[in-house]
Amino acid sequence: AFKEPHGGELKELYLPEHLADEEKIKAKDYPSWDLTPRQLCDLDLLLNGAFSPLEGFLNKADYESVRDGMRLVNGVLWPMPITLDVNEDFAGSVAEGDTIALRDAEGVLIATLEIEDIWAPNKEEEAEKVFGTTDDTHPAVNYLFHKAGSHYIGGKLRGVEVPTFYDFKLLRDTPAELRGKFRKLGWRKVVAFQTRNPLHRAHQELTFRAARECEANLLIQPVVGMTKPGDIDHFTRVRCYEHVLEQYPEQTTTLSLLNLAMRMAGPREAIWHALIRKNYGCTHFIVGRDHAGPGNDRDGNPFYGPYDAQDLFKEFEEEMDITMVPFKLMVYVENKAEYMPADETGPTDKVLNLSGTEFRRRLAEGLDIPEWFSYPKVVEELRRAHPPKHKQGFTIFFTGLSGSGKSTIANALMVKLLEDGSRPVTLLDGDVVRKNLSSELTFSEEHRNLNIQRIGYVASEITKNRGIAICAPIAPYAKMRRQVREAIEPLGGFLEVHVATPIEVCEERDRKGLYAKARAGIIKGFTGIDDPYEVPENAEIVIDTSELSPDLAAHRILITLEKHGYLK
Ligand code: PPS
Repeated sequence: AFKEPHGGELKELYLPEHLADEEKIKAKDYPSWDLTPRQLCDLDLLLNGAFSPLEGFLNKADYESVRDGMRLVNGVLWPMPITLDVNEDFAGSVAEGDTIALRDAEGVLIATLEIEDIWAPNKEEEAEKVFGTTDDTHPAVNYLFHKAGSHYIGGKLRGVEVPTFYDFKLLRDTPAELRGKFRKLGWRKVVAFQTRNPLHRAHQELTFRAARECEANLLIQPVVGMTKPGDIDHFTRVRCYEHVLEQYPEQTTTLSLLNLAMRMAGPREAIWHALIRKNYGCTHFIVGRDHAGPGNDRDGNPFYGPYDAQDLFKEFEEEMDITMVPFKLMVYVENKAEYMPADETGPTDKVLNLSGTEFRRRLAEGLDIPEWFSYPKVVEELRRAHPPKHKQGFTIFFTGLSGSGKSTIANALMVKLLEDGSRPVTLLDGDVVRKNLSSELTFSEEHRNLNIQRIGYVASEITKNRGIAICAPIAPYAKMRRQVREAIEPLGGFLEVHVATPIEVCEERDRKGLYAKARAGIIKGFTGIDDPYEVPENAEIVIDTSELSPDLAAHRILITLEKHGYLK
């Protein structure tokens, strides 16, 4: 027999077409809630039955029961509170018994929800009981405390329209579709592998062995909804998975993407993942070391023990009716030229190892990655998505007083970088920006900050797309400079150059005659005269143009860029 869904019945919550059309018309008068990306993931899987037996976002009684004891009020096992969080204003504008319209970011009506309960949850209690911590370095606790609205709305859903995803459409399946596929292929036993990382050879060996040992077929089901912040983007990962799929014997293995918003909740999450796979028709589920682990807490200790997930799974395995396949640590044995479970190697075997950290370092620095570790096509995809520093974009952010020499050095630097020719260069000089991006702005603190925010935004886009942005505003406020740095550093390089020419020198040069006007009171709020300049404390480079020519200054910056690896 094919696997029964959790709770006995696949709960697809979409209305039949004629009723959906009617609901769309009625919904014009319903209060409307714009779904967050995480809510849209949850809603997608609620509506397509992946979260069976749930019929909507949890009401208050089910929420408390799940939170406290991992069960719905009717006794069915369910480890994760699936809740619709809203802000106080919206919660106050609707009442129990109302129906609300749930819309995606484009305003498309996805579903309606009949409100059973509106309540303000105790977030500390939820964090403690569900995630075992109130430390907000845990991604789900962070979301709960800092992103989620103050109120929850619970109630049953009526699905109107399947959310649209434009990428990898052929690889997205509903539980019914995947069940249909298994039935068609005659796959009675299916072992599912959950992942949020690229697959390397060890994973391929492990999943292949797991399937062979269970005499089952294999479903690789990676998460493409929301994973741990900092993970490799799903576009890159899916291209990698497609390459790895070629390595499995034909007809044994399939790939399907899961639009899940992970919570990184370790043990509870493992149970949740397995129940979802059961709904997709799988009979076995691979659980590794530290499954869905969020890493370390504030004090550097792991949030969950490495085998907590497997232990909790064992406790509920019979009731869940899906078999756990514990993940074996696979190692490469050089003398045998093959992967083996670590516990099956002999004392004379030469075991090779490349840690995740070492792999990422080699990727970042463009160093060799051996073929025993990963497939060349996978490495190529990852290299394309994460080029070494000399191919990443970067921003050079000059800051300093008017007349300090920012523009002159910035120009010299631009020309030298154009001569080098490795990447396109954009110069966002103070005057140019004031003319083209910020023409309506004054020199008030608020407007100066807005000006820097705009420059930072443009520079971050250029950096992300692997070009070079040279910015040369005064940027007198440290807070704003820090914001720009924080926005750009995750996307590429960032070097702050403080052009620290003393004000006396700037004033004496007075190229534009502005200092004289400021002294005479014709210009008010002039930086350094009657307006503040907060001296940078952690600029990578400090240049005083009363001692260094623009040519040499630009040269110093180039050398620093080389030292940091951004230029060859
Ligand atoms: S800021 O503070 O970063 O937004 O300034 P920025 O966009 O770089 O613009 C600085 C140029 O504007 C001219 N200017 C003034 N500077 C400072 N204070 C006042 N009140 C002011 N009024 C006009 C001045 O020419 C600056 O150009 P640079 O190239 O820095 O000399």
